Amino acid sequence: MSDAAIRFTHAITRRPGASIVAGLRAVDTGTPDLDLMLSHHADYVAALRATGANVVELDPLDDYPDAVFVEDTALCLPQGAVVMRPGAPSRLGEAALMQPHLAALYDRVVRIEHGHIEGGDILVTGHEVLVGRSARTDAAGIAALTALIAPWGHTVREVITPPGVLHFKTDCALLAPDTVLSTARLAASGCFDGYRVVLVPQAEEAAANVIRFNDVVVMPAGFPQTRAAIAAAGFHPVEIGNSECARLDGGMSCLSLRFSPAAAGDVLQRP
Ligand code: CIR
Repeated sequence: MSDAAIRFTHAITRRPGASIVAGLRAVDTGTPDLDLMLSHHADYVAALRATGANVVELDPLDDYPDAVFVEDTALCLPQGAVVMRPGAPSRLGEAALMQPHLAALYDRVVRIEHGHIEGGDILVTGHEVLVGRSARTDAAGIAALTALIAPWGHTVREVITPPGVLHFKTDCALLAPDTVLSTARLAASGCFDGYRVVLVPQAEEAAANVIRFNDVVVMPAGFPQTRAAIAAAGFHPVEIGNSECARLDGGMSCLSLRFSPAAAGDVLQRP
């Protein structure tokens, strides 16, 4: 089973800008504090860099209030990058703006041309790509992704994002190639049958969105039972403040694209 889904040489992040106060949210819990979000964001970037990764920090995009959530704009695989087609109309333009940054690091960048799909609905594990159908990701988008990455050797399995949940990965994360962290409500769907599942303790569902990044698991601060569950399962949690992104339904995975682009030449030898 491949480690490509947990070990990364690179990440891309984008600093939040003043327009973040207009970011999308399901429920209004108050205006995000930009200064506090910037401080959390700097801690997040530092945590990724501490693992040895090269983190490219992009400037804010004031025309796109949700642009800090870069994960939704692309799927980064070892063989190439796929530019997404976000289902939120206000976010559609963000994806095209990510393309040149991916092209600077990858030989192969392709684009979803039909339907809608956001990176937050995609979980790459050690042997497959799970995509949750959601309010943002539809059948046409999943079909387009399947067709683009099948020649790269990836199998897509469609699953369901629970009703009322923004993205599939709002409720789960990969901890190891064959191990996921999941809410009980998502695991109950059976989508992780065959995987080792670490359940998020009840009342801490907001902590399900973490990232395994090299030797650490970056998780939101303030969820002691989830932290303990991750540590008990043999992983190394690192806590980052997420109070302001949480007001916009964002979490640890949303804040970065994580990848190890194949070296030029290597890509040409792959199917
Ligand atoms: C949105 O609704 O699009 C943003 N406010 C939050 C996006 C979170 N992204 C993610 O879970 N990958």
